Amino acid sequence: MPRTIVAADVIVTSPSRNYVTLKITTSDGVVGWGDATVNGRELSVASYLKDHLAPALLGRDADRIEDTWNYFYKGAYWRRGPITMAAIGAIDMALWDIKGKALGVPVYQLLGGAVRDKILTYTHATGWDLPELLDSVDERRGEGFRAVRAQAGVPGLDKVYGVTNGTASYEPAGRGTGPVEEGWDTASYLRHIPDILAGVRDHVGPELKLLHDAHHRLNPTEAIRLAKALEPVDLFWLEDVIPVENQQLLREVRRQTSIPLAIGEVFNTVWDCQQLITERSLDFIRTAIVHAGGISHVRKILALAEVYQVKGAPHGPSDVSPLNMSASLHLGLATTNFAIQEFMGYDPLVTEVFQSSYTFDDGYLHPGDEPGLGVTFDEKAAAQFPYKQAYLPIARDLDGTMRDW
Ligand code: GCO
Ligand code: MG
Repeated sequence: MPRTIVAADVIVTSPSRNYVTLKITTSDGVVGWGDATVNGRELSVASYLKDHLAPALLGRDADRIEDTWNYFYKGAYWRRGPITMAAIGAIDMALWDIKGKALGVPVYQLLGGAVRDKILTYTHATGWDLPELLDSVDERRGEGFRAVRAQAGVPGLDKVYGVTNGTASYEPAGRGTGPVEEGWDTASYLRHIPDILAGVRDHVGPELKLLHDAHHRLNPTEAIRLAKALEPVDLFWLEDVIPVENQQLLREVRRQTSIPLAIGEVFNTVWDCQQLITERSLDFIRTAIVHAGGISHVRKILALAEVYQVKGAPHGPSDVSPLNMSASLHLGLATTNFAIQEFMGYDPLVTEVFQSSYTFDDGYLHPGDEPGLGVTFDEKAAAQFPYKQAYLPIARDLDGTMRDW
């Protein structure tokens, strides 16, 4: 008897920030959960799922994960893009969760079993100036992290990507009726950041893995200058140096520096990654499970990457839910070319709604051995936190011109 899908419900909740969660229920009473969050565009994915995909899910065989993926991908004339792919990603995650629960095994076992004992993770350190940043890095080291992304303020600006003013933890999206405006000054950033990162390296010594995110702000010439200036710092990677709508531009940056390059957190399909991987213009591919169609599709991206000695290093900010985090860890445990998982951590309210079985120990994560993805979604707790409008910031140059955020 096939296990058919009898309900597909979408829940939007805001325990400190917005999350979109898909709940799929089967005829034999198995419940699977998937993350469908797209930061700042939450209600669009919720509607796409509720209004268009959920009705077509009813009556389908829950065990046919790959076929269901293709049904929604190939079966949609208007395909790709973050909203569509996050909706398919949530369905895919929920179906893997169901299969694991129905068979009584963690998802990583279904993916071929563990290829490593634990997954290296990196977190964020942020400080307006070097002393503040060093305090933040030390705090992260104190928590056990072995890899830290370091972001600092830029002289002449008062709000910058990745940096908090004061002690609050960094959260990119701001609640409110419109985006916060940040400033940007490439010349000041390029003058300042090499010394800051060199200061961090001096302070921590050679062991700690250091990362930095340029968040799509540079052109290829500026990116090469930055990379060359940062070579003595021995970065684990330099992330998103340029916007990559025009992917061939990254090729030149890759050729001019030995710093590993990471990119792709905004990509949604293997076709977005194909050129960069096959030209080997990058070292780490960053697609998140939810934003690139779920476990089934990111597995294919990583399989292509493996052929070109590119490693997986998925996006893991607070704006993907613990369900995505768990899915990423299951895939990571079972994938040889999976290098590291970003783990920004969550507000305590988030962990009231999403109770996860993954564990953090000494700088490494493990998905745990609960059947399925190992995350319980508490619907009652979620109901206490209704959706609140929120936006990612925008950035403008000193003269007011819009720039990539
Ligand atoms: C990262 C990212 C995030 C994104 C955010 C957008 O490397 O973690 O760049 O900080 O900006 O997740 O929603
Ligand atoms: Mg990033």
